[in-house]
Amino acid sequence: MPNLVRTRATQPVERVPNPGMLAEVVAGLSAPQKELPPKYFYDQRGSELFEAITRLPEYYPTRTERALLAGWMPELMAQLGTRTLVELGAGNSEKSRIILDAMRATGLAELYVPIDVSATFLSQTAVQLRREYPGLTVEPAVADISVELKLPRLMPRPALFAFLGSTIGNFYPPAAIRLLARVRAAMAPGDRFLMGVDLRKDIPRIEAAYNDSQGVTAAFNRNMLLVLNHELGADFDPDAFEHLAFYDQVWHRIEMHLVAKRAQVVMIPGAEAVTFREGESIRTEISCKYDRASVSSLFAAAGLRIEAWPTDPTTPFGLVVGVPA
Ligand code: AVJ
Repeated sequence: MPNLVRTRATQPVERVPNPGMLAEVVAGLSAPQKELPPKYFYDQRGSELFEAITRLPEYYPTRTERALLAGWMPELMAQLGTRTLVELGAGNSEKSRIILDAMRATGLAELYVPIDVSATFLSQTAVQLRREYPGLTVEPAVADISVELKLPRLMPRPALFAFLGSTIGNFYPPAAIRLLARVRAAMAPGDRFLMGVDLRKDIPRIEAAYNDSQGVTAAFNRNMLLVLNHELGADFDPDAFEHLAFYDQVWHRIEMHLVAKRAQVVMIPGAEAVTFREGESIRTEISCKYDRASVSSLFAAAGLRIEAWPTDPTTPFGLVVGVPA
C-alpha cells in the first residue's frame, strides 16, 4: 500500500517565503547599530503580550487615552458630524468602540475602515462590529500604514482619521512626517485627524512604563527574536539577550534594545551569519514623547495644523485634533 497520506503528513511544513521581511531584517542587522522594526513584535503571542502591557500598573498610556476618549468623543462627534471613521493601525477595537458609540449617538455612524497589517485580526473584528453596530458598514483594509493606507474609493464625509495609542512615536521624524502627509493627502474639506500622543514628563515615570516589575515588557521585547526564528528560520536564543529600555533626553524618546549577554553568532537562512560582541545591542523600538510644539512642527511639515488640543496638558497623555493647514 503506498502511504501517500502519511508521507505528506510527515513532511516539514513549508514556511511561507517572506522576501521583504528577510531583506528588511538583514539590512537592519547589518547596520553599525543593529536595528529591527517594531512591527515585528506583533505575532499572536506578541499581540497578547502587548495587551498584557496595557493592563500593567506602570503602563499609563492606554488607560489614560481611553479615559480621555470617553470624555471627549461625545462632544467632538456631535460638533463634527462624522460619518466615516478611518482607523490607522486598528490594534485596539475597544477604543474604536468609544468613537463608534459617540458617532452612533449622533445617528451618523455609516462607515468604519479599520486599517491593519493583520488580515485575520481585521476580519475577526469586522464580523463582531457588524453584529454590534447594525447599519454600520465595516470595510477593513489590509495595509502596512508605513507604506500605504488603501482607502475605499468612496467614503461618506466628513471622515475622522484616527491614529491612536501614540503609535506615531514608533516612527523616526522623517517617516512620521511621510505618514502624516499620506493622511493629509486623503483628507477632504471637513475631515479631521485625531491623534493620541504620549507626552514628555518626569523621566522615571516614563522609564517605569517600559521596565515593568513583572517583566512583561522584557518578554514582549524578546518575543521579536522568536518571530524571526519562526518567520525566517533564524536561530536566535532569546535567553542570550537582555531587555534594556531607557529614555533619551536629547531625542525625547524611549529606546528599547536587546543586549547580547555574551559574544555569539546567529544564523538566518539566505543571509550571512550575524555576529554579536558581548554587550552589543539590537534597537527594537523607539517610542517618541511629544509636547505641543513638537506635534505642531510634525504637523506643519505634513501640511496639517493643530485645530484643538482638547486635553489638559497635565495629563500624562494627549489627544490632538488636526486639520489641513
Ligand atoms: C504601541 C507603540 C504605543 O511605544 O508605548 C509598549 C509599544 N513597547 N511597551 C509604546 C510598547 C513597549 C507602544 N506603542
